[in-house]
Amino acid sequence: MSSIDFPRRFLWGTATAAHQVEGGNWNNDWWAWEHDPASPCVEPSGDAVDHYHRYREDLGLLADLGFNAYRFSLEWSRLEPEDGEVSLAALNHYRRVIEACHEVGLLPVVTFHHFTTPRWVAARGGWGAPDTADLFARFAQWAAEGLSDLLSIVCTINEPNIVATMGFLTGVFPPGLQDPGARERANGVLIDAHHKAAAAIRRAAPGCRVGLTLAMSEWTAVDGGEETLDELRGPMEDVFLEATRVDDFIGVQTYSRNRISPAGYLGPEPDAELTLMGYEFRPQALEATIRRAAGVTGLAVFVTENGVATTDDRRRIEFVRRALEGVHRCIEDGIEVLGYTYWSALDNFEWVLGYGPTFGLIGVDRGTQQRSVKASARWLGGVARANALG
Ligand code: GCO
Repeated sequence: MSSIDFPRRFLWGTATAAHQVEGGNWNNDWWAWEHDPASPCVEPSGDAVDHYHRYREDLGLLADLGFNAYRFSLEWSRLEPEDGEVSLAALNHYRRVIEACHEVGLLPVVTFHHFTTPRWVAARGGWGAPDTADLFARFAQWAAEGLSDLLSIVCTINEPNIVATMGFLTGVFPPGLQDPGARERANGVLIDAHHKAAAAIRRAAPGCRVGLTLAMSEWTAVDGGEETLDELRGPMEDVFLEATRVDDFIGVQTYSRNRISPAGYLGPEPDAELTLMGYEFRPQALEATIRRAAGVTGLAVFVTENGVATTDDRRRIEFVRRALEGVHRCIEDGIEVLGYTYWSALDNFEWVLGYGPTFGLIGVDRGTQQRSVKASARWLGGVARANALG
């Protein structure tokens, strides 16, 4: 079979998020949530995988494997631990991380908010309070000014749709509300925050490309579920896609599909292969979401997350191979795709589910923090180095 070649300068990356990998992120709403007996969290994040101290080792592994990009997030609660009180020590830490990326040839893709919000912001209403958009934009401007010479691609907010839906509608994420009106309002605050932060970042760091990242699924109507599908997808995806038209790219983050009947979410097909997240093993979902994101927004697409939680590394390779075949079909049809980012570089803290679901290309023994490179890491790193799927 001939190899499938990807465009020149295609980005091949892996992703992490501060709270899931750094360790000791105690000053945010998630640390409080993890220790709240009323929350569904199965365990606290604790030391995570100590990436805060081990990032050079991890970046070196990723560069040696063949990747050319690395997506990670800034922890707002480290950088602004109290209202208006900023930490230059924390800013210099993230400068060192970005400089380390450049030193080993990894293009840094910097996310400014990845699910976690400082306790002092959460205490004033968090994403349920309209002025949080201004607080976030103020933080984004300060951080972007401090990092401006090192930034090239910035994701303002990771999955604002998940922050709003899980925090204000399903109640699984902090603040644990189950109120459709609150979810709609949070959607609006997050969109306002994205627009204000993106403008601030562009002013502070002219020339860098800015967008948000959106959790997107393939959607399948079953037994006349079309109308219900549109009702559910609207506030989950469409409002955000509509809001991103002024951006430089749309970050697409896809794991599986939603099956929708007239009564709502159906869950996976009865005999479907499931991942450790309980999702249908559905690598072809990524092609569907790339096509939809590009079609609705007209923007370049950056796959900022795609991956699979499994203990069978062979299934991980099969999943990514099939996902990449779909990415390539989109490119062949003229859709601009900036790159592919695998979630995640490292097995890490999977939010409410703790450390059980393993997505990583690199395993971690959290007793010793010893890293172990999986076969899938070597395989995908080889694809990245060749810029082709053999
Ligand atoms: C998300 C987050 C990641 C998750 C990943 C696997 O998209 O939910 O960006 O933090 O860990 O998606 O669920």
